[in-house]
Amino acid sequence: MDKISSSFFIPRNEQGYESIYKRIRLMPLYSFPHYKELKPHLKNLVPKVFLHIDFDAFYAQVEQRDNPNLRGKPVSVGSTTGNKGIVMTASYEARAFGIETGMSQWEARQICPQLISLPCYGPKYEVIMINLMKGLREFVPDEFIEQYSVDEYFLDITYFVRNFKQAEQLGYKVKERIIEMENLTCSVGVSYNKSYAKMATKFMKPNGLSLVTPEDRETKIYPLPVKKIWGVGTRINRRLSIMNIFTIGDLANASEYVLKKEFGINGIVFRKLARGEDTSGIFNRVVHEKSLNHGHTLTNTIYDLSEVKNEIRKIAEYLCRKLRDKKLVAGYLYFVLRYDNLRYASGDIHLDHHSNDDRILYEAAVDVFKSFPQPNECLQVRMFGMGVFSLHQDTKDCNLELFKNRVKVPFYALDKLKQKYGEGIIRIGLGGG
Ligand code: TTP
Ligand code: CA
Repeated sequence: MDKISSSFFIPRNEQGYESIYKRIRLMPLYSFPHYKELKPHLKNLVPKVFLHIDFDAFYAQVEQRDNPNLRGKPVSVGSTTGNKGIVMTASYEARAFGIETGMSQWEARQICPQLISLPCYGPKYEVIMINLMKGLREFVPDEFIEQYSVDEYFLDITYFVRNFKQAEQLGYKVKERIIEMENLTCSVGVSYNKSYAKMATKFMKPNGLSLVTPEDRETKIYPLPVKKIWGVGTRINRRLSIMNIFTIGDLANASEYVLKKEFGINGIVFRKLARGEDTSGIFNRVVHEKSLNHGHTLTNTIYDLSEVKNEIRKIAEYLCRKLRDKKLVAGYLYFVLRYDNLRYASGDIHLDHHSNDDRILYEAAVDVFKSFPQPNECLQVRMFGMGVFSLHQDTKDCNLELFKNRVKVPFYALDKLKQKYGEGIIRIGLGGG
């Protein structure tokens, strides 16, 4: 899979390699602590504690984990097609040579001829994140977790710790659990607001943990360059330097009036972020849900077709139930398998209609599966993952009319039964056995 996965990158046609690829999720709007959310009058009444988790050299670390020959070596992940290829990320060994994200492969090879350039394998990284969500839910419930980007999470741990000491301990436990689950290291930032937690993560990279308490503000945050503030890009940074604002401390102490005049409402937001007055919480995924994922790894590998289909069916049923639980329908499905030889196969499919019908999703996933190398005794399957996207509100209580030629199934009513009497109470035939 020697191509840049479109779900990870947005190509841009501007000059200079730094701007060729812009991160899709640099600053999701919903995550930006909007002025309205800052609720200044509440800020002292509701002290909060957040963990920010960020994997170290994510794609490169995954490749090093999966191939021991790559460990301790300069490795980059990106597009490897000719000289125009771009470095998406580089292992810390490669960074020591000066290799950075956004550099062309050609330039990277000039400064480090022994660099091992690998292609990006999007599905593999996505599956890790699917699994990881499960691990994080062991610490806090779903509504306290925000996946901020491909390898970053915020956890609101306010109600699960009594003080910063405990918050730090929880951070270490999360790190340990991630190593146990995925054998990957991450860095963690702990603070009383999301912006500071995100900055703290960078203090001790790789594999570190840093804490910023309100007392640390002046010593740990204020000396940092102002571009570390969420949303301050090159252009705003330039305008701030003209105003003699270079550090976060300068911004925090600048006049609100002047900032508002220069940047409008954003000026006030930047100043509040600098001062640690970001009161935004965890982005509520129930309202803005973009996708739902589910995956599982088997204890014993399988290759029998009916067994494989049975596993696909289980995931489809589970996801459909989740969709119905949130009164959503999906328009697009993504399916991934991992074989016992650690190779992956993945594909996606648009559904004919938006749906949360177990049968529709199951059949769509089986269609995708048919395009994969089929399992056999020498190619057994270990892991299954499925994601649904293009989510819309389900306006019908029961999606019967869409499937005129099908037996009508009152899925919503069945879900209630299952909730009451357990999963095994009833199972509908999905066909295609
Ligand atoms: P980052 O978290 O920015 O970087 P990283 O995890 O590689 O390194 P760090 O230790 O500094 O956190 O990005 C996470 C992954 O996202 C990265 O491995 C590759 C990918 N990525 C993009 O797809 N586009 C980009 O522009 C960047 C910077 C990263
Ligand atoms: Ca990272």
